[in-house]
Amino acid sequence: MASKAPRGDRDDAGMRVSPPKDHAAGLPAVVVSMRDGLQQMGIRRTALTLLKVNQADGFDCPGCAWPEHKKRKHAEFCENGAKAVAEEATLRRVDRAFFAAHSVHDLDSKSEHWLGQQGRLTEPMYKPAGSDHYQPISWDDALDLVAAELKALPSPDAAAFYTSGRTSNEAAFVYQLVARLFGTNNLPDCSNMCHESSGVALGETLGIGKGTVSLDDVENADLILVVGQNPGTNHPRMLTTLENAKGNGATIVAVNPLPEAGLRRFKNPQTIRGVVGHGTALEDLFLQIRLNGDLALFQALGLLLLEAEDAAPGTVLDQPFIAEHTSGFEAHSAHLRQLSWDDVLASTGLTREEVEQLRDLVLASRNVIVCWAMGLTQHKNAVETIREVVNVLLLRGSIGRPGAGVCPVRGHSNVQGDRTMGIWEKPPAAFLDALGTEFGFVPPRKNGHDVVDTIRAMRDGQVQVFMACGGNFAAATPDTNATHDALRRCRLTVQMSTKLNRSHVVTGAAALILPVLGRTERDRTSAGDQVVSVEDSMSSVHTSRGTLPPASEHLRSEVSVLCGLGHRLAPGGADWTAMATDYAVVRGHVSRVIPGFEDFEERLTDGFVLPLPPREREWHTATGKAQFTVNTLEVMRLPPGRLILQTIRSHDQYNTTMYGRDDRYRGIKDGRRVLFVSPADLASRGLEDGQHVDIVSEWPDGVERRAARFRLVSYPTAVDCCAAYFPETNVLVPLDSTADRSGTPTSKSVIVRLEPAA
Ligand SMILES: Nc1nc2c(c(=O)[nH]1)N[C@H]1C(S)=C(S)[C@@H](COP(=O)(O)OP(=O)(O)OC[C@H]3O[C@@H](n4cnc5c(=O)[nH]c(N)nc54)[C@H](O)[C@@H]3O)O[C@H]1N2
Ligand SMILES: Nc1nc2c(c(=O)[nH]1)N[C@H]1C(S)=C(S)[C@@H](COP(=O)(O)OP(=O)(O)OC[C@H]3O[C@@H](n4cnc5c(=O)[nH]c(N)nc54)[C@H](O)[C@@H]3O)O[C@H]1N2
Ligand SMILES: [Mo]
Repeated sequence: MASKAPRGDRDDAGMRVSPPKDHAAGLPAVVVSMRDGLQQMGIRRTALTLLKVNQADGFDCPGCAWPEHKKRKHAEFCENGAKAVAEEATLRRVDRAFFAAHSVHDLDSKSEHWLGQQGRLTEPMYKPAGSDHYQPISWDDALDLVAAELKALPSPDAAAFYTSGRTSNEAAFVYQLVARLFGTNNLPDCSNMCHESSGVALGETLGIGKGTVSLDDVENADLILVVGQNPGTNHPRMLTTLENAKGNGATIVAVNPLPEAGLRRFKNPQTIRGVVGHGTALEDLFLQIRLNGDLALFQALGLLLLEAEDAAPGTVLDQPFIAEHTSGFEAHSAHLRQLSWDDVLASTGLTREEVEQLRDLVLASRNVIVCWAMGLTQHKNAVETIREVVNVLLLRGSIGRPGAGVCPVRGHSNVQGDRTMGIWEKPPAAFLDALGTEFGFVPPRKNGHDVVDTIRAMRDGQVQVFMACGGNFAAATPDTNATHDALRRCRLTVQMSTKLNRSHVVTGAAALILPVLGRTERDRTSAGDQVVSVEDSMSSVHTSRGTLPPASEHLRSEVSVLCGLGHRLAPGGADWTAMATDYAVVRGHVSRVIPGFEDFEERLTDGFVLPLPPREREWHTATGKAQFTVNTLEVMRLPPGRLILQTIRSHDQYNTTMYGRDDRYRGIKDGRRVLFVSPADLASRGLEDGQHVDIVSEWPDGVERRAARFRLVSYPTAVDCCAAYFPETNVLVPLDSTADRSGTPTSKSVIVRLEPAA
């Protein structure tokens, strides 16, 4: 299958490329936050809105899941948080005249950037089967239609209910209840493409698929490893935490194929020194690892620790901890002692001296924290890699004591909370039991489809109605052409959204757009102003309260839309009207179904941290202990001339939402179709910076996956590796290329060849 022509502003004629920056934030970041706000929101709204971000009486920043400090400063937001807010609080509107003027076909020729820039969706719209235009529809008719299509399905499993991680706890809880009362566990979510590998690995080894550290822990760690993560762009407020940690004496190591600006030097825009001074150099050691080399790195580090213990028994490993709290140590160490350094060096691209430098830093530190994001989770061996991170920490007893532990840094601001609320295609039996008891029904027990399985099921005609609470399924998922064909085979696709995106124009035969309130907006029902709750990356639950007037009088809240659907599907199944009117009623149900939420309503005002048993050194694993694991190292060997492609975010995007077309820290202006390749790899292939190539991925299924016309940029990335932005490159990620056991698409290791562009 040949790839389609690139869409919309594929013409990067005006692109300018300059050398990458060696620092993040500072004055430019402050200016950019204000400029984006001003352009989209106007002066008064900008001030009103930005002052409410991450404040106790304001809304949770939709930008990322990094926690807020208990003592919040006035401006607990960052440049990219401000862009996220401006994107939602924009004054631009997409109304019925817009849809009358643009056919769906016409809209599908536009870029993701163009679609998003049109503004907020304002009223429910319906595209009947056979029509190429959306037309207005009333809320009642829209929900009747969804319910009728669902009821007409041959089985409840012929529907799938997708969630993106911005959904509040309250909406998520109601959504999964609707799906399960209807009779299916088909609840795929963005987490399947994101931190699923972390959840699986941590669940197996520590008994809970969440991080174990608090902000205080990070600020008081001796050594922090930031592995496979670009916080300068994706979690800018984390840089402030790292700066504080540094001030307290921490050593910071970055492990990454790319030298990312934020970790090199950070000019904190919230301090005078940061705005006008040189800022803080954050990283002490940069290990420029080959893509997918982290399993080998952590195994080599583990082996070096075992050998150091051999040389000075009783001084390196935390033997009492290992004896009392872990299981599997013998098998693990026997396995590590077989490790081949040739494999380690081939896999990591590092030198033995570099790995020894890391060992020395570990030996010099009592409390170690490892932070990671998509650089670890989106590979075939992602679960094994994260289990190996845990192995190293267990050797040193660095879990369950202050200043130490695992820190998977979540992306979407409530992705962790959605999972806690039961958005999960593989729900635990205890959760289903409690849900069934609370609402008096028998929930379905069969596991449902994750994201990749949902695409397969739509392709095979087994899933015929697809509904999404937020997100942009058509663009965020792998294997774009295959996914689009699959979506088009559905009878009906339904999107609850705030902004126009690809998923509104790549649809089933019939399609609905249900426009909803965003985080920033006031949510008023007959019972008064409602608040929702979210859970951050460190399991802290707190409120989010919108303050702006809604973008249109026709918008409804996610909770109200979902209760409306639940009422139509299972009228006696729950107290739908009460829940839609007063979200405290939803929280009452949550408090009886989900452990840790007892007295939810009372404790919500101040916020609270959910129980994290590993912090108390309690292990809810199969053995009742923290589990050492044995992981097989497979070196990713490249056929001659090939490269490993990773697909990443620019500084001006939020997943599939494009704020702009620059990637300031990497030196890219006004363009997105760029491919970063090391000077050595360019030279050995006879290629040059500035030349255009097609990227062709190789996968043994005979399908040609091609992304056309990318400008080569000579860039200091690791050898054998290259990088380009998603979603433009999702066409290259084969649907069947997923991480073992977590099913996450391998978006950070796609084997590609380059061909001169036509
Ligand atoms: N502004 C902004 N903020 C965001 C988002 C956004 O799009 N924009 N997205 C949100 C979401 S949903 C998420 S999940 C997070 C994502 O946050 P990140 O994971 O930081 O996002 P990516 O751009 O995917 O960057 C992956 C990083 O891992 C490195 N890497 C890739 N492969 C490897 C590897 O094999 N080994 C190692 N050691 N490193 C590797 C890359 O070079 C890059 O630095 O950010 C969240 N926050
Ligand atoms: N190749 C490649 N692919 C990837 C990744 C990668 O690194 N590489 N990363 C993956 C990751 S980590 C993730 S999390 C997924 C992201 O996948 P998604 O979460 O599905 O995608 P987003 O782009 O975050 O969704 C943006 C849309 O959400 C809607 N929206 C925004 N706010 C709200 C709201 O408050 N309510 C509702 N109902 N809708 C709202 C808007 O319409 C907006 O267009 O992408 C994955 N895809
Ligand atoms: Mo994510």
